[in-house]
Amino acid sequence: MKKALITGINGQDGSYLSEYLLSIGYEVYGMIRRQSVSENQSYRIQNLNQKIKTFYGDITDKKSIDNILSEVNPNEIYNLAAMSHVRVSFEVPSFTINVNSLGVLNLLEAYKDICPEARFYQASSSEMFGNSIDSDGFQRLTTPMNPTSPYGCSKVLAYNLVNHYRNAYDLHASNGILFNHESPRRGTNFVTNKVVKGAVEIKKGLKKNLELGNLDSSRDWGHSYDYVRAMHLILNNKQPRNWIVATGENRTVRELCAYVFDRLELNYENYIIQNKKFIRPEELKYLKGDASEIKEKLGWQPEYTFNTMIDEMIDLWMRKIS
Ligand code: NAP
Ligand code: F7E
Repeated sequence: MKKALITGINGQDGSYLSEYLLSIGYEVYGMIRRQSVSENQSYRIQNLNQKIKTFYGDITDKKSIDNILSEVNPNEIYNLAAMSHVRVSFEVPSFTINVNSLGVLNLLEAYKDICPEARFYQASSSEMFGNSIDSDGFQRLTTPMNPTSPYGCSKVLAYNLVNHYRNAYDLHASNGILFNHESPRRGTNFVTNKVVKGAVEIKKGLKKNLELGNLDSSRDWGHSYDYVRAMHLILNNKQPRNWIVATGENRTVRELCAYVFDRLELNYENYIIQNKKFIRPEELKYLKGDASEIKEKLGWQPEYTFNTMIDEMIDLWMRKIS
């Protein structure tokens, strides 16, 4: 039985990845941070509590990583832990770099020294490209990285550290550069789930309008369930290397709003208010990823479309909010 250790196990992707790895016969271990309200840290994984084993730890605390790696001796390490909110990263830039870059350095050091035979996955991000776009309108592995946020900068450093440790110490360490991916488990301060929840509240008469920031930026939105399957394929490829995971389609935030409100038989133009609070000091305007390599070489295919994903989110909020 293979053993997987997931940092960020109680996050959106960590919960889907745990379910997927359990379903294909893995033993699953995870690192969680202590939170003052313990219910908050486990609501996404509470149905898995009997099946997974979790340890308190923090990727900024090297000692905690050493202890967990020594105890578990994993075959696969998935580093999903991060301060993952781009706008918030402008407010806590040092914290973001500390967790998302130095935390990864801590993990790589511990991995190299304690279990170098394991395979390592780093949750890299399309936010690393910033506003670089190839002439055909896509981002790919060769697109220059010009990040436009502390979050993007932190992920570029982590990405380079993973490449360096792979080359210098002959480790099976890979970066998955994942474009935006969502689900009903997405935090409600990310735009997809914020729009869906807000529109359902308006539909049910609980709210009069929804405040958003930039409606003109475009994102390539896939489903977390599909993207965690890509993470597993990446680690199970013989050669460690970097990959792009994306749908290859993008939409503006305005188009997202139009789709969601339309499904609820509402006109978004009557309800959306722009609030400067949600505009970022520098905006990343356009993301669309070229995932042809992972499709051709590893056979990855998403099961969800944009519409089926958003419909699933709408159905959940319609049931949840009375
Ligand atoms: P998420 O829901 O915000 O989950 C992040 C997880 O990291 C949470 O479990 C969080 O724990 C944990 N964490 C934060 N700081 C930590 C620390 N210092 N030590 C240990 N754990 C820590 O994010 P996600 O959407 O699942 O994304 C997973 C990873 O993929 C992240 O690294 C993110 O940056 C990256 N990524 C995401 C996307 C996307 O669109 N979702 C795209 C590209 C890359 P708490 O609950 O205690 O905060
Ligand atoms: O914003 C615009 C906002 O916060 C998407 C993270 O998972 O994906 C995610 O980062 C777009 C941006 O995601 C609001 O300006 C408008 O253009 O949902 P988001 P993100 O910043 O793209 C990348 C790939 C990651 O790696 C990150 O971890 O929507 N937008 N109005 C808004 N965004 C938010 N959050 N709230 C608004 O009110």
